[in-house]
Amino acid sequence: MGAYKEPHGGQLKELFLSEGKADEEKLNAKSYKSWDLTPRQVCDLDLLMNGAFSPLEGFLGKDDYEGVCDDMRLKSGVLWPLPITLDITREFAGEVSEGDTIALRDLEGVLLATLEVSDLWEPDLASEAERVYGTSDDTHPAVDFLMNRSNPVYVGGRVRGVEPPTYYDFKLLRDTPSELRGRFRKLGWRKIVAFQTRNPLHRAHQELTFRAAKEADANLLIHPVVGLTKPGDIDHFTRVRCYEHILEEYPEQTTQLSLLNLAMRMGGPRETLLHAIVRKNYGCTHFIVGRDHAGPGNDKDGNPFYGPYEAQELFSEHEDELDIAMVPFKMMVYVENKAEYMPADETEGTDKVLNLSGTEFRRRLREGLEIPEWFSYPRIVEELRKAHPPKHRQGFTVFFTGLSGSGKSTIANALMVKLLEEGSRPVTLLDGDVVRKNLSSELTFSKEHRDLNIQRIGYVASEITKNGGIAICAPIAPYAATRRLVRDMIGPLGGFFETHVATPLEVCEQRDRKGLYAMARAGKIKGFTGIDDPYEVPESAEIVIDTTELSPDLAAHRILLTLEKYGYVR
Ligand code: PPS
Repeated sequence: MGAYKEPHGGQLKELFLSEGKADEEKLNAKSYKSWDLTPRQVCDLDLLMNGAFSPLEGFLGKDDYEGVCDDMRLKSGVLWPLPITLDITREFAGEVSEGDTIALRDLEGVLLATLEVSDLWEPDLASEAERVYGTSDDTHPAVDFLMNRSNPVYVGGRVRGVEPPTYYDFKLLRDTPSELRGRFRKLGWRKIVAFQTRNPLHRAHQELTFRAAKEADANLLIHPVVGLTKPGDIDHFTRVRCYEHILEEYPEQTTQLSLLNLAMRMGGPRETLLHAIVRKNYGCTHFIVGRDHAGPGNDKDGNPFYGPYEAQELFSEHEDELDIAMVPFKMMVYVENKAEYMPADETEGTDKVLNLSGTEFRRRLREGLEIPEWFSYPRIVEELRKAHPPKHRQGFTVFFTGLSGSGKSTIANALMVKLLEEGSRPVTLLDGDVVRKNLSSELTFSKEHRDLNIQRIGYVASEITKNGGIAICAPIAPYAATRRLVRDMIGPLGGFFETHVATPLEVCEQRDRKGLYAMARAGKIKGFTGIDDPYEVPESAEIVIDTTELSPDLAAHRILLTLEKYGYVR
């Protein structure tokens, strides 16, 4: 057997300074202007510095950027599919000039690298969206980023790496390209097929990756993205625990798992080429490309942004230049009568093919329904169930709104007691008066301060909801826009029940338990809700209660019934 030859001896461009030089640069950086990197920029910088983005030596300058946008080429002629750019604010751009060096720092202010500014320019972001992603529709996550969230100025230049960003999770699974190449060398692996993913893997994935590796006579690298993926994806903590379980389903010594700190753009065909280049840099020889690889989903008219095989076609066109082979992904299906997975195109007409769509799988998870053994492995389902508990174990918020004296606090208290009696989760009551004493003691009743008050309540309730508890909020919350904000904050994390206590002003005023209405009428309190400050009536509250007809006990009971109807209480 000849000497071991690296599958990909291609030179890596690691951008780290030597230890001594890095120490020097840390001292120099004290006099540089500092840019605090966003999480996405930290991912890009990480892969630039560790060589995963070889042959790039920094964030793209203007000429390279234009070439990449137009023809997927750097000005040297090298194929590069997506712009790796550093976007900064106009304010910061005003403080630096071409020829300066700037310090790049993480969220905590740690110096990760410095950048020699070669270019500073205002890109046409709409044109970038069109040229790179072929659309201006901002339902495309990358276009949404460019049009709605990117800073307006790009700064390009060489990067001098000082230290890699620190991650506290799954440290042993995070590798640089040279570390992974070293591992392959140690294992004596000569051919490696990489599998890119941003989703949990089930049995079909195990079958297809194992088959792909067998067909290429190669070993397998499961290489999931843990940087940024598509909004709404399952969190990477859950996914990595799932990957660790699935690893045990492969024959020993055949498969490795490593995590990739890539910030995905969901850029379809062009991103597929980037994925391939990165895997080549990590020492892989083959790369699995599926249907709609790195697909951004559907556009605003419900049509896919890219054709299902566009990514494979673009890869084929550039396969030689990419210097990594494509393994087209085969659609695997479960054939019940044969009790095995097979490629869909190898099944016979008489076969009974079972199928569970992603949507149906998520529905079953959500509702705590059975998931068949043929679809996934029990331990993976268990992990996913932990992350997606059925509704009766998810957190939720009941958000009361209504005039002063409408009965919010009394009903909220009754509801709290009933929920404590039910006992499924911890309950927190954020009553208007109590919040004003504790969280918001410095605030007045100006519009601005009321909004701030409600946002604080919303934030606390969102944390409680996220962590599986019950938050009952009972402020006046007179403004629709602020209530909307709270709904948007909490909705994605659990249940949200806006409950309008619609007791009419006359009744509230008649009760006037605190004597505040009398004072407001006498002009002794200014800006009192319902008297000389507006109450915007909710138009789409989940629950509406009028306490002129309903006792607090019955009102709380009605809310409980609604919670039961939606599955949050059993
Ligand atoms: S807001 O608008 O949601 O921030 O109001 P909130 O914090 O819920 O109000 C709490 C209690 O403050 C008393 N109060 C007033 N309410 C309305 N307008 C003015 N100007 C005002 N000044 C004091 C009022 O009693 C509110 O309590 P509830 O429980 O609603 O009666």
